Amino acid sequence: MEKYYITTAIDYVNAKPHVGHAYEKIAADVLARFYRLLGRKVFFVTGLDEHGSKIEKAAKQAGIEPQKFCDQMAEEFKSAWHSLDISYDYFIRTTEKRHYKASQEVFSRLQAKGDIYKSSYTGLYCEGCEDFVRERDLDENGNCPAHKTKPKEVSEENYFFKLTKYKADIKKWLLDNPNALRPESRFKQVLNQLDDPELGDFSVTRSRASLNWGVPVPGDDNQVIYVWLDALTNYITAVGFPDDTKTMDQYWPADLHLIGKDITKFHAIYWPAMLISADLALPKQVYGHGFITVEGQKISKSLGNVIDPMALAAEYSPDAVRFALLSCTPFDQDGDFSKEELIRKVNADLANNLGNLLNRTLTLVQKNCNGTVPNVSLDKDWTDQLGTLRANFATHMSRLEFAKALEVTFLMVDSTNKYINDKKPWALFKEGKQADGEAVLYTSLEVLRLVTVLLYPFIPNIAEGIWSQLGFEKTIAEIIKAQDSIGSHDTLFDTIKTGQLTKLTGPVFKRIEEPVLSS
Ligand code: ME8
Ligand code: MG
Repeated sequence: MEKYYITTAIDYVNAKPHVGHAYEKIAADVLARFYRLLGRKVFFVTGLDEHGSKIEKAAKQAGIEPQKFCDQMAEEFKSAWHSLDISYDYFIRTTEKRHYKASQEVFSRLQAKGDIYKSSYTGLYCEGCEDFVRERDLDENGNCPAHKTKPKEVSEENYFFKLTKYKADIKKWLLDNPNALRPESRFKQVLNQLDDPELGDFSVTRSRASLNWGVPVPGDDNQVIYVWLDALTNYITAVGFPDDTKTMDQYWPADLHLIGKDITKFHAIYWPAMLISADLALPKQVYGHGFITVEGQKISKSLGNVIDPMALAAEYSPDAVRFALLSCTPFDQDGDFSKEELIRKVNADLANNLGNLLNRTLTLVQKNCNGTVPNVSLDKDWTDQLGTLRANFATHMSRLEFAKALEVTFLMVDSTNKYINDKKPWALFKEGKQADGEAVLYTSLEVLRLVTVLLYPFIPNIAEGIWSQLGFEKTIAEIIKAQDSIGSHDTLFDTIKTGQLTKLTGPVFKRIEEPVLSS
């Protein structure tokens, strides 16, 4: 069975998750579920980045030990992801013992290669970025443009990694494998960064005097490993590095590192350079997605517009949140999220378009076919249309074009509703044209069957509801699980069976009532 190893960025634990974090985890979950549908052996990892200065500081402000602080926050993140049905296979935390070992092993390998040297350094450090920033990149107030905070001047002796030694290799890797970094805009940006002579060696440690909360540098008690070296290593810790070589061989290299655009440099330059130095294979793809804004504003604590994803899921259901977030904007671009738009979108597509097709089809099947799937074979035109839908959907998914994958699916739902309007099966039955009426209903059932499977990654609960009303005895999740042992992909994509007893049990998704706006 072909594997699919997918990772997300590991979130900093200094603050609770917001919809921007949820957006990325949902996207990764959609891909994980999609590749499970296709029969691949998926390993989906998400988790937390628990070291570094801002976490040390947040713990101090909360008046608790960093470890205890991280333990509490880890529960917050896990509950948020559970409330959104994020089906991760492993939740990694960088404070795990084995992760200390993995980070130290990476450091030692770079050292053994001769790629680490000690040097003193003076620079401006932004805690938000956990990175050094250049004076000329600051805004007019001298603040980091991303975090709106003043970077600290830092002067210390650190260990450095010889990034410059690998810049040409990284460039060649990207040019030879344009798919290794997507979307296109991020690819171009990174090639420009690689051509910038100022992109030089970077510090891979911090002195204990400035940061205590981190992984100790092997053989030097006065230094801790830089949080980005530590954090990036999570991707191999999760698959057993360095001790469990069997798991490592099975899953590494990762098929996809899904991350936000702001941390592309770390994933497409620093991480591959470290991997080459450590004699490890490079990831197949890094994808830097766009950012979610809330009602036109950047999400930030100070603006007070941080939407708690768990509260959102409780209010509107996990499927509504998942669906609204992934359809609100092309994944490679920034896009805006609002509750009004969520309500509009899920009412239009899920309650009206899809809900209507299911309801009218099953009502007619109940009335005219004793509730069972009629004995008809799909005509060539519809067979082709469904084949095209499945192929287009897969292409969009392979390019992480979630909004487009949803769009082509809902166009099919829409055109099937129109087809029913045109054919008027209720009239056909009335006129005694039983076979013609059955052909229309069978077509609609087949559309519903395929559309439900395709939508399952996005809206798993609604999809299971439709699936059961279509009369399937095993749930989609159960069928995927059974596939695991037989290694077959196709059960879910078989046509719906004649004689299968459908069960109309009411709407799978209720319209959300629009809030009355008080002015
Ligand atoms: O960067 N919209 O953690 P983080 C979309 N620990 N995505 C967003 C977003 C928004 N408004 N805000 C943040 C870190 N993200 C590091 C990662 S990986 C080895 C270490 C995304 O908590 C962001 O781009 O600041 C990143 O991919 C993820 O959320 C975690 O951000
Ligand atoms: Mg960030």
